[in-house]
Amino acid sequence: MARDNTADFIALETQYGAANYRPLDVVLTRGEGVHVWDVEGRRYIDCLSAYSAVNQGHCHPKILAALTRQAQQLTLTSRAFRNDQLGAFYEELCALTHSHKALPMNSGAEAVETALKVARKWGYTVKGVPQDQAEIIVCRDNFHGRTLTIVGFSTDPAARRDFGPFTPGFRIVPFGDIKALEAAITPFTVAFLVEPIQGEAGVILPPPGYFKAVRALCSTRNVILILDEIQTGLGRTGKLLAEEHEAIEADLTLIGKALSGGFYPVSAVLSNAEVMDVLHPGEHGSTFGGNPLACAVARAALKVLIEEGMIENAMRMGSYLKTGFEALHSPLFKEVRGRGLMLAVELLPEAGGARGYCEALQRRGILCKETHEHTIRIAPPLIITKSEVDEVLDAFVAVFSRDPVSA
Ligand code: IF1
Repeated sequence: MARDNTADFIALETQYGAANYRPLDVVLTRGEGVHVWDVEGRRYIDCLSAYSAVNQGHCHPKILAALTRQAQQLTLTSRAFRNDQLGAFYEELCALTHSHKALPMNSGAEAVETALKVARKWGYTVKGVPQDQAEIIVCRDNFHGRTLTIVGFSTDPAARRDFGPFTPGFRIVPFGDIKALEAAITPFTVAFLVEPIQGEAGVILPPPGYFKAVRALCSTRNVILILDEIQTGLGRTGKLLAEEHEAIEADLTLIGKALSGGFYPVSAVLSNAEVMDVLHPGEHGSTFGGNPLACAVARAALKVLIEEGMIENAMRMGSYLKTGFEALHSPLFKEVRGRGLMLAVELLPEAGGARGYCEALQRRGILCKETHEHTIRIAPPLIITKSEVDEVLDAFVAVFSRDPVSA
């Protein structure tokens, strides 16, 4: 079979692949900076950034150099032995994020699972919660990954239906509601796990002051605050960590995705208090976690994020893009929201769903993805320039000023 056009690639995926995704019908073969190219040679501005994993832009040359250099040197030792990249990775990561300790894993979901284990162990050994009684509070419409425990406390029917039975010990409260959180805390509560901005829910920001109140409440009630910054972290919202917008510090912070600039799955749990010290040898681990290739890639990914001013650019270009969307005054827009370059445009129900508009934007060289029925998420790499933002806005003007089918 010829494998050089879009339809052939899609046919192959459809024949052999599990059907757990519904991607746009675009087959990408190359990426550089904010751009990606499909197998037909068409160029696009990537406004998804692999769900914020390629904040540094596609195939960043300095991260690539670190990857190839380390790949020729040493890739994996397991944690049975030490490697000469891990210590420096810890040191640089902790200095940057003002953390005392870090624990490296691979996927975001693994970082979440790690934090839940650490929080429970802290609850039993430090807080004095009776064995197997620990409770962890999470938010309605959360997204923290796909493992059984995590989908067990999801409120999205598609994420959890037919996957039970689930891990007990979780309570759900509405996001942004401090009274509900206060009411849910019991003497057995060990942690509150929350996203600074809910991503999958549609880029939902809590009311101003919420996180300040959350921080204070967790401190007075001796509850560990776990911030899932896997999507919001590493510059996406215009700060290194989104917690900085609220001037708070979590007890456990989870990062992933852009920690490798999209080259490799690297995640980490960062610890501010001495919560991490509850873990002892044999109690947690991962074959690939903390491997030298991952550490070398992550060190380079963090370095370019800072040195190339990507975080400040995310702040600047984010407000420019958001202002641009607002200035469209499209009668189809219900709301434009977000922070930094984590943006969303929610369409009115009468617009007829976001999917068709994403397809129309695709035809104009802009790749976005809908979330739920009516929301378009916009999250380009943090290196996007003003003229590239203008290209994105031009495409939105064209698409939202006419019928999506003909746009
Ligand atoms: C998919 C969304 C983004 C996350 C937060 C943990 C994880 C994620 C806050 C798990 C992962 C992903 C996974 C991706 C879709 C995606 C996503 F649409 F679901 F909301 F990014 F916007 N915490 N988010 O956002 O990290 O284990 O995947 O490394 O296809 O499921 P992971």
